[in-house]
Amino acid sequence: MSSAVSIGPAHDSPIGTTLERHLLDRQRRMSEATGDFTGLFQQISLAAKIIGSRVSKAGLSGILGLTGTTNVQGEQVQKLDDFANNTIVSVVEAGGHVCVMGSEEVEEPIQIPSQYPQGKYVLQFDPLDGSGNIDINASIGTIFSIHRRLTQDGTPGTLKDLLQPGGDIVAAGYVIYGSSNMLVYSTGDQVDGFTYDPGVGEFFLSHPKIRIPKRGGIYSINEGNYHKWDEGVRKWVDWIKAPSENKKAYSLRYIGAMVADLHRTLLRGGIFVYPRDVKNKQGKLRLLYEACPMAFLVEASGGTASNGKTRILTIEPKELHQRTPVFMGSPDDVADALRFAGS
Ligand code: FDP
Repeated sequence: MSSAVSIGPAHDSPIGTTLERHLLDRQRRMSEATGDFTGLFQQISLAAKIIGSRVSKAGLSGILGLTGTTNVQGEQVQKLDDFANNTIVSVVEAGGHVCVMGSEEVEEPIQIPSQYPQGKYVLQFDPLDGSGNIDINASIGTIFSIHRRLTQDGTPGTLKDLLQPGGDIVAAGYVIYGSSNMLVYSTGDQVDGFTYDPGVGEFFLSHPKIRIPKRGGIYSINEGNYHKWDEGVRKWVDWIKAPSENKKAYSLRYIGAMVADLHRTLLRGGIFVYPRDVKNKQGKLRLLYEACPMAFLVEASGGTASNGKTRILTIEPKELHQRTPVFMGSPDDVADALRFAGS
């Protein structure tokens, strides 16, 4: 899906560039494009609008709070997580563009019901990332990635289609539900951000060709876990917050929703880290639908994404809900962190 040609309108449009127009421009520049990818993306954008609308009314419509059930990660599922998951599945399954889906909220691969066509793409998503923020009106988000299927066309997709490395992602993105809602996506060549205009009901291009600064001034990590980290991570945090002759002390910002912390990191630079610790020996964040899509975006914007040892995008997944440590952000900041904490 990636192309050397930069995507965008040929000339300024008086109404701005909608996400739909951006996608259609891309499709027209690719001779082999069938419209499948554009169709799938339009469904994701529809799901994002529905989820965003419900998120903004969450307090009013009585869907805040816990459902009382637990998800496959052993966390309590909140009603909005269920809503977001069900919305994506029901919008996408009938569209004929995907053959299987993987979701943080569902233990097994999500099959496409037999009455619908089995498409050529594979969708993985975290329907509502940062769910700890739901009840306090802080930013949350949806993360997604798209791969081409590996199994035979026309047949139901399988786990094999889902267990693909991030390096084979065709497109990835996130939606942040914050002071405004934004959809940020990449097909590998550039990263573009679209802000939702609720009056019009459309996402408009607001942040074209996002480039992460080479170095930032912010580190983002749950420092309450300090005593649980490996020594290298502790030494790096001691170093980064201490002023020295060569550098100022970095500021700490941690919202506790990966989408929100990485959105800031993409725009402002700096580093976001969730390392392994004594409780989360493989890290906490999920490889396939959190770390890989975000690593794809960070790299496409000029940044670095590592698990401490290797590029996240080169990890061969073994399980659908696999976890990984993450060190992501401005290339110089990640290089510094890996000097201390890389293993
Ligand atoms: P949450 O559990 O609230 O859904 O996906 C996991 C995640 O949020 C990330 O979005 C976030 O960066 C991280 O966990 C926060 O974890 P801690 O509370 O352990 O810092």
